[in-house]
Amino acid sequence: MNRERSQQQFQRALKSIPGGVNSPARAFGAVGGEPIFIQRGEGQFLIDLDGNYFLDFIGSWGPHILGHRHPAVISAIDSALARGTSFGAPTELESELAELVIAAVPSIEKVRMVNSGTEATMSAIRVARGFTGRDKIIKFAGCYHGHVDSLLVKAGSGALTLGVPSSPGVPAGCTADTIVLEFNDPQTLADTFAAHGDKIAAVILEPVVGNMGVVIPQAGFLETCRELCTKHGTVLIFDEVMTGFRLAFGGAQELFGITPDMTTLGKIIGGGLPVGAYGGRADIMAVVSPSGPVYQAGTLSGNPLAMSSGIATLTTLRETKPYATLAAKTEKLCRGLSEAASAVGISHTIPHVGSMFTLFFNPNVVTDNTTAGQSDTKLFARYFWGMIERGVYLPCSQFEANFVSAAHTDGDIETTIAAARAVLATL
Ligand code: KE4
Repeated sequence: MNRERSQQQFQRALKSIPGGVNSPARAFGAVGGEPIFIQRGEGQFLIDLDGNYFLDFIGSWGPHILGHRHPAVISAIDSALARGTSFGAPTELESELAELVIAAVPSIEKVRMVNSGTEATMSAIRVARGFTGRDKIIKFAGCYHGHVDSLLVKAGSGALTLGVPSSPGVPAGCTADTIVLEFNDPQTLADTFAAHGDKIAAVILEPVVGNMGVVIPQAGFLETCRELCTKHGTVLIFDEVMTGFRLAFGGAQELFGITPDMTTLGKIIGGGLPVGAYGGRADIMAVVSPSGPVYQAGTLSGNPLAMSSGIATLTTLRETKPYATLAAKTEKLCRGLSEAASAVGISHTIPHVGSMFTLFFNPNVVTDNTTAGQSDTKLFARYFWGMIERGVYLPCSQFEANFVSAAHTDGDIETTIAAARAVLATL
């Protein structure tokens, strides 16, 4: 496969951008080789600078549940563009998107738009601390909540992939109040609450983890988080930046029937433009400036282009209800990938929920960061490049989620299974 123009552009980018990328998650560090530069996206496809077509299973790391350049989304952005890009003053579009989010996610009574998932989680933690007057927070190893200092501890996604789950540059003071536990370990969570309960402002977690690869909560774990937070007056924050509007229109909390106190969102609610959001109970959100004393602000928060993109995306999801079809396509794909791996004796597990899945090169069910770390990342790297050569673009890390979009056809699923069968047989 000719990738000359990508290689040229990567050498150019290295001269002016750290690592040649604006996010390390896309640096191909864990799989070796150089990142592929994209010319455009179309439906289920990415097309690179050399004209190579790829079936896209990252969808910009989650936003493109409808596929690239969905007509309704592009039309909405075009219309907004005709009126300007940003005003630094409120528009009705912000209320429209907020109302769509609140109607879809009953636990959210008030919501604030920001510009990224990181801003959303950073702000939610500050609000939880301001609301409770407490400092300590609990997160789980391998969960990734963006690159906010207090949560960049044993983080997943690119931090885990590149072996820096706890980054230099974060002063000890920023993480002194961050307690890191193992996901799916309710006993240790209960013991921690027994020891510190009245000092814990918030528990934050990905209700279905995407950033260790897909890790599914075991029976009772989310319920235990909910019960302990209720008992101790701790704010339960579901970080649904990835799972929100992905696993169901109401997110993982709809799927699992657990009601958090706050929710963070991103990705899909921007439809590919920069949007994050945090929201929750009205009494908690009442502390947010200017209605309350907890300060949070943003020049481009709620900007009309991103709002229009998000409104079109959520409206299309509400009207087309693609979730059952997405789950069926994903189930078929995962079954085919698993059969292909088994056929050549490759130990694997392939957890999947809705349209999120991960093929773990790991004989054991991945339940937490420790078991995720036992995966064969070298074998994954060879699988990744084999699939690239066959026109299938997967997340460039064993510790990421793959995403099926509404644009992927049954034929695409068959093509992907056939490609995997060929690649896995060579490993
Ligand atoms: P952003 O700041 O990247 O918009 O969102 C941070 C974030 C927060 N919470 C969850 C559950 C997330 O998955 C993310 C970001 N996800 C990664 C992919 N696993 C973004 C990819 C990247 O960093 O380039």
